[in-house]
Order: sequence, then structure tokens, then C-alpha cells
Amino acid sequence: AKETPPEKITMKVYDLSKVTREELDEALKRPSQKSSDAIMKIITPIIDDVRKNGDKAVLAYTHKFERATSLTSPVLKAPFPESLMQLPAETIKAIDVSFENICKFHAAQKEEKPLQVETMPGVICSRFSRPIEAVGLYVPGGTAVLPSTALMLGVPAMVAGCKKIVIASPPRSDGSITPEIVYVAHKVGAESIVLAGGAQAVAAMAYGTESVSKVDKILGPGNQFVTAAKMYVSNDTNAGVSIDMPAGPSEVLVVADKGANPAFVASDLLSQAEHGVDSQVVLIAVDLTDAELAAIEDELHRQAMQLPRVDIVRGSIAHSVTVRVKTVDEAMEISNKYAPEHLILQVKDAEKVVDKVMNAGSVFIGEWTPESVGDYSAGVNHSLPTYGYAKQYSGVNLASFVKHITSSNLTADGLRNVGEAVMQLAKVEELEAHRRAVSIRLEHMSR
Ligand code: HSO
Ligand code: ZN
Repeated sequence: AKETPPEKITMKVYDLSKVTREELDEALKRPSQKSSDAIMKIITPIIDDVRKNGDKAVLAYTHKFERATSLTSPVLKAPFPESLMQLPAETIKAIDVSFENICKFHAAQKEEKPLQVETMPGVICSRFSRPIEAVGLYVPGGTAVLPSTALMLGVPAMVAGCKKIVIASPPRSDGSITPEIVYVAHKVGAESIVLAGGAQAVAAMAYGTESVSKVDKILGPGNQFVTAAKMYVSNDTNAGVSIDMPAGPSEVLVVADKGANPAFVASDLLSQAEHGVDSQVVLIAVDLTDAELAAIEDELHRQAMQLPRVDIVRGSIAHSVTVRVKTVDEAMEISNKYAPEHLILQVKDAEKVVDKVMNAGSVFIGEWTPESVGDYSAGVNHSLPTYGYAKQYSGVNLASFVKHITSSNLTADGLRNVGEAVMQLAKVEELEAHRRAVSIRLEHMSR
């Protein structure tokens, strides 16, 4: 019997000159997320339980959700035994190379010296940074092991000088943690690994338990439960914890013109599509003929069929789109409105097009720069704003692990120079003690 050929894996095509703005907006909508009310109802009791019952509760959830029933402690403290990081030499080498590059790029983000400005003679304002003391880094489990995420969060935390680095990641059902993650934890000098995932891991780090250290900030991607839990704890003043940014499914937007190699374009689209069924990939085809677009579509199908994760790809490609435009300017207008997590420019003079990028998490320039180099090893961070949040958020960077403190330092002359303005505004606000804090000093000087 003849097998029916598999259904062609292909993206829906829109032509900018033939659709209305509304139709285009609708086509480029991110796949909708489950209602946050439903998620909140699930995570709130878990968070409460962990806050009240500490380790016991964390363990119980790990036994239940990860089926890791053999686990007797939710935490692995440093120093981590060598036996837990046995890895092939080529994996060690790959992690080491990536570690070095991420180190270099993030170390370069350090401010050399405090910023200092004399706003008026004798009025000196400064700004300096200090590391956040304790950080919690969430490394998702799920359909793929992600040691690269441990690197992307751990290395900048280490470079920033955070004293306590706690890594949380769901264990495998035998209770163990992937050796790659343990090796990265060891390299960045993590204090501990919390063997838990989901809302329970977030809660344990936000409030602390008998064995999990409480942290000041929680960073890292995760599913909707993790994201909702991060939102919840960051809103709880009793936790006193902040988060990096809201996280959603991963996405890429590729701008390709006639010169782009169809096989390269397809491979970039697929490397994002294989992350999860909820991932979204967008192709903006600049002035391509029907035949040129067909070449990309054929490549996409051909390469997809060879992927072990073809089923996931089918899911994500199902809600992914191609938009045909005439010019790079049109392409960039769409891209800036979409605000992609990753933007790949496979166009002529790609470097020049970067000037037109207004909203994007990270940009990959030219045909020799696939997104995967940034995902792993180039040195840039892969923890980036998704879901359109690239309009207002930066990806994880050195600044994510520090806070800025300002200082003012006035001489007597400085106070003479600025005092009038201060006293007048204090008067307007009817805050007499404020006014006097200046006048008392000015009088003292003239005595
Ligand atoms: N593209 C993902 C990061 C990743 N890729 C991890 C492979 N492993 C989100 O930026
Ligand atoms: Zn990726």
C-alpha cells in the first residue's frame, strides 16, 4: 500500500499590499496564553504551602510533579561532587568556550568608575553600582535540557559579583540533575542547586526554607506557572524580591531579501520553531518573486522533515506567518511593531539596517550569523524579552544583577548655590523642616 505523503509544513502567507492593517495585526498576534486567573488559582496554594511548610512542601511537589520520589532533600549545596558532573570532553570544551565568551561580553558591560557630574559649582552628583547580593536563577526543565540558560544567567551574576547564586531546576525522575547544569553551577560559583521546578521553586527562593536560601531577585525563563509565580512573589511585599521580566514563548523574526540563501533562512526559522509548539516564527520576505519564496518554503518543509522534533515544529509553524513586502523599510516597520525576541537580518548591507531597528531583544546580522550562535556561544545573552516586551524591556545583561546608587556631595559654596531653589520649593510644598535644613546651614555659614 502506498503511504500518503505527510502534509506540507508551511507558513501562512500574507501580502502587505493586499491586506488591511487589522488583518496583518491579527496574523501577527502571538498565540494566546492560558488565562492568568486559571493559572493564579493553581499556583497560589502552592506558594502558600511552600511559605508555610518550607522544605517539606517543596519536596512533596517535586515527588508529585517530577516523580522524583527518591529525593530526600530539595537542595544540593556546593561544593558539588565531581561524580555529578561527569561529561564528555567535547561537552566540557563547548561549555568552557561559551563561558569565556559570555564572560568577556558581560565583563565589558562593567562601568569602570562611578559617573560623576558637577551640576552647579560645588554640587557633585554621582552614581555607582553594587551587585545584588543573592540571586535565584531558574533553569527550566521540560522538553529540552538547557545548560545554556544556566550559563546565560549564571555568568553575568558571577561577573557582577553577586555573593550568593542559587540555581533552581527541576530534577529528573530519578532525582538527579543534568550533569551539564551541575558543571555550570560549579563554574559560576553557585552556592546551591534547588532541585525543584515550577511555582514551588520560585516560592522557595522568594521566601527561603530551612535549606533553600532566600534571594533578592529571581531571573530566568519558565512556563506559565513559573512566570505567574514570579509575578506573584514580586508583588508580595513580604517576600521583598524582584524579577527580571515577564516571559513568554520564544520567537524569531527573519527579514530576508533576494540575496538570502533559502536553506539558511529555513534553518533559522526552524531552530526557533523547534523550541515548543507555542513558539512563533515570522518571515518577512522583501521583494521576493513567487519562485524565490517557494524555494524557502520547500527548504522549510524538507529540513523540517529531517528534524527529531518535527512534531513540535508542526505545532509552531501552524501559527507562524510569512509577510511579503516590497522594501526593507516596510519590513522594519512590521518588525518594530512586532518587537521580536530575536531579529535576523539576511538582507543586503544588513549592518546598515540595524540603524532602523527600534524594538528587538537581540539582532543577528548577516548570512553568517544564525540565532543559535547567540543562543549558546557568541557571548550575547539569550534570556530576552518575548511577547512584544522588547518594546520596553532589555534582555538579561550585567545591569540585571546590579542596582545603581546615587550620591550627592556639596561644599559650602555648593549649598549657597543651590540653597535658594531648595528653600523655595520646600515653601511651595509647605514642608518647613525641609526649608530649614538648608536655612540653618546657610545661617551657620554667615555667622
Ligand atoms: N532560543 C532560546 C534560547 C535557547 N536556545 C536555549 C537553545 N537553548 C530563547 O532565546
Ligand atoms: Zn534557541
